[in-house]
Amino acid sequence: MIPFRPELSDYPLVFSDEVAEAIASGAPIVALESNVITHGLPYPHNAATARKVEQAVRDGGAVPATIGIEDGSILVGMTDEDIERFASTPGIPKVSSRDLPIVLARGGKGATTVASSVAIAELAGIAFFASAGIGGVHRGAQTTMDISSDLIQFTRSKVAVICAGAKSILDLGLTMEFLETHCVPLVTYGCDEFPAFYCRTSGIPSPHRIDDERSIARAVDAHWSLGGRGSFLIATPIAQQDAIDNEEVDTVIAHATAAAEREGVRGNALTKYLMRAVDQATEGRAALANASVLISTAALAGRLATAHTRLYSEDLFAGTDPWDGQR
Ligand code: PSU
Ligand code: MN
Repeated sequence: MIPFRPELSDYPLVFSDEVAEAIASGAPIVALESNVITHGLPYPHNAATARKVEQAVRDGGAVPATIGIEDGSILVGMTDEDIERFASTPGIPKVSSRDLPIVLARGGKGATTVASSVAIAELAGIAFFASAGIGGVHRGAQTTMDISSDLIQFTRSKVAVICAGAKSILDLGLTMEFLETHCVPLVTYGCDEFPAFYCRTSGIPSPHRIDDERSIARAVDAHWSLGGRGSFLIATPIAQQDAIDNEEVDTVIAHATAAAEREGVRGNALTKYLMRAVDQATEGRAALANASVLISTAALAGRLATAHTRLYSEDLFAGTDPWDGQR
């Protein structure tokens, strides 16, 4: 492990050699969460999928940086052995943004959600992050107030987040309203509607569709150049052949939501409970769909991070670099 960026030495960041080298050379990097490894899929499918996700980022021209917590440190970039250890160790707790300082102080392992991974990516200077599905406003949030910390973190961290939309276990309409109210830019890639994770459509129109990587990279850059403080969301739909029928998903989720209510499942246990219930009801097709979107969002993120890095070497700042000749 190479200790990198001494100005960040207050943060217990431990970079993998590969990620440290990528940061030093300005190579494109895509951060990835570990909660999907520990809580999303069963072993050994989780380890195999995590490796395919890393490969998809590489195929897009970028370096993957899977994030997790271990022994009071934040891992930024996991080796194959790290991934195997996280995937096969039972009981690693889910760590969202607010849990992060406590788990770090206490020691032990932690699996980072979208929210905490995005916060860490920003600390590490990584501009792109990929995850299959973001958290959002839960159904019934009008009374439960269950709104994922993922959304709040998007208002705080300057990271571009690539996802396949959000699952219809959530209230997608309210999730979109939240993002609009909080000025979080959102574009869709390859679809006219906000995608719904297992399904290519949700009935909710996309505010902006852009189908080429370079234009999206420019929009991301413009957001931050204009002083935007938060994240930039890019949503792309599941591949047609892996998608599940909308009606089937709606029925299954309605049953799962009712069961969760009866059993009193709430708080940070709800998302995993609902995902498992949907997997069981679809006899594993949902888990396959989950793996499919993890890989496809990582592939797009790799290409976008690469396109973003290229902006700086191409025309955007050509001849206008204020540091020209001073470095
Ligand atoms: N949505 C998914 N798959 C997931 C999650 C959400 O489709 O694995 C996980 C992610 O780690 C996300 C977290 O950040 O759940 C959100 O949990 P909550 O709803 O408790 O904020
Ligand atoms: Mn919640």
